[in-house]
Amino acid sequence: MSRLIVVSNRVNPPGGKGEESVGGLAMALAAALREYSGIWFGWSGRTTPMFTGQLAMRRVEGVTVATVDLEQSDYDEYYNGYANKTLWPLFHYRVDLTAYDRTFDEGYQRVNRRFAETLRPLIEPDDLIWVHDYHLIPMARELRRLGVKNRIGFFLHIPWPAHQLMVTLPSHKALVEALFDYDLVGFQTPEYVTAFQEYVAAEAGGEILAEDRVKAFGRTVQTGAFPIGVDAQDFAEMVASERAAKTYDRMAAHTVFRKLIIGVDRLDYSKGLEERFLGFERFLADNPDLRRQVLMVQVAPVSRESVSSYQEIRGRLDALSGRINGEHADLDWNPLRCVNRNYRRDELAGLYRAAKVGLVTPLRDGMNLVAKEYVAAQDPKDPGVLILSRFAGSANQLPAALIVNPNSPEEISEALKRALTMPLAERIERWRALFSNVQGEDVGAWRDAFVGALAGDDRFHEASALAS
Ligand code: GDG
Repeated sequence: MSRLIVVSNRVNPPGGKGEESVGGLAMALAAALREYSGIWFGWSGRTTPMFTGQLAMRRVEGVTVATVDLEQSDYDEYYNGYANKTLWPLFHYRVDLTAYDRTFDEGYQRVNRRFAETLRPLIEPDDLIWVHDYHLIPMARELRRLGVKNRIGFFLHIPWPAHQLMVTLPSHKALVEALFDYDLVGFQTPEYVTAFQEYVAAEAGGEILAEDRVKAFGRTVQTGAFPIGVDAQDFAEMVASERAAKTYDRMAAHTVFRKLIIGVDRLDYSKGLEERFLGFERFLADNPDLRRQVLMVQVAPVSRESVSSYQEIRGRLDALSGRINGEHADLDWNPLRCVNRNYRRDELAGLYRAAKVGLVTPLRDGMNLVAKEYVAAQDPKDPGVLILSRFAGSANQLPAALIVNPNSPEEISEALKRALTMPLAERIERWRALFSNVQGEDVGAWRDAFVGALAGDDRFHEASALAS
């Protein structure tokens, strides 16, 4: 049976940094790694004065974890630079925030080479290698240079941008060519698969063959959509936990004559927080009768604080929430609360459950797991309503949500009114349709579909049969 090697920028196995900080993705990958006696390889999160390539190996809850430290210039140019100042904004349609800096590109290539060289001695001939996300696009090319012949798959967690955006990147062709060193390239939605294929056809004279195989640069790669899900079962169990119940009670006591609207997002410009606040402000102005019946809570833990565009959002959001509260608050009520703190996952589960509306309005999002977590946490007999941006990958799977354009305060305001006044029967009907998807296409199904496709289905079925 093949082993599985998972490669991602950060390595975060359950039990590693406190159970509560770990999401469904980490749990699902860890479960696969246990089943396949695999290794999880990535950056340690630490920097050293000089890169040494020294591997640190440890076992965490039955998973072998292998990490390597990076140099400060690696961190600046690869992680903060090319990954988070170039690819992240560009792939989220923010050309205005995209840094086109050659040293970032060089740092990105260097770190991918360093990762490949460090990982190389751990690879055995039959291993399946699964590389994650935009930090590591050139990984397969670097591994191939070192003679690795194994099957290597790549999964992109963020959107694949439209052709005209992609070509603004000076080295776009080299970046895309590097994807042809993989055997399988997976995207979140069929829309991103199509965008990738369109780029390859237009810019590299590529050919789209049967079953989404794509030929270009003298090679052929399998592409496909693998929408990621959450661990719905785990979420349902978490809702029943003591901490979730405490958080639920706390929020319920706080909103006795009010309905709670909840938003949960890393503080990131792609999540559309300012536009969401503007939509809520419009709702308050348009609905004087409903106004005092709501409380909006936005949980927005800070992320990527060393990147200036991330520091700036916080200031803008503070100003906006100050303005909204200043305009609409009363002696005993503030309509909007924004907390820049990280909560435990079981606390989030209680918070989702207490909220009558889940407001998920990113401007662009590969998938968006918060939408699915909100659905998974609802009471089937009295579920809340999900309002979801059409630009989240999850909108493709969750059409029973109230779908909005996040750039329109009017659409957000109308959807809020509709959600807050929706009859129980309609809420139940919509929630059932949503939950059926969240439960059916969960994170385990995503992982199995990807690993199955990477292994070539027959080998995968054999491996699963052996494991069971
Ligand atoms: C990328 C893609 C894609 C948030 N606040 C807290 C907290 N969270 C958790 C949520 C959720 C996760 O973080 C965020 O997941 P998203 O999917 O919303 O977004 P990204 O972080 O941007 O992830 C995205 C994803 O990869 C997977 O492929 O869906 O499109 O951008 O699980 O619950 N967790 C805790 N405390 C918080 O305060 N514990």
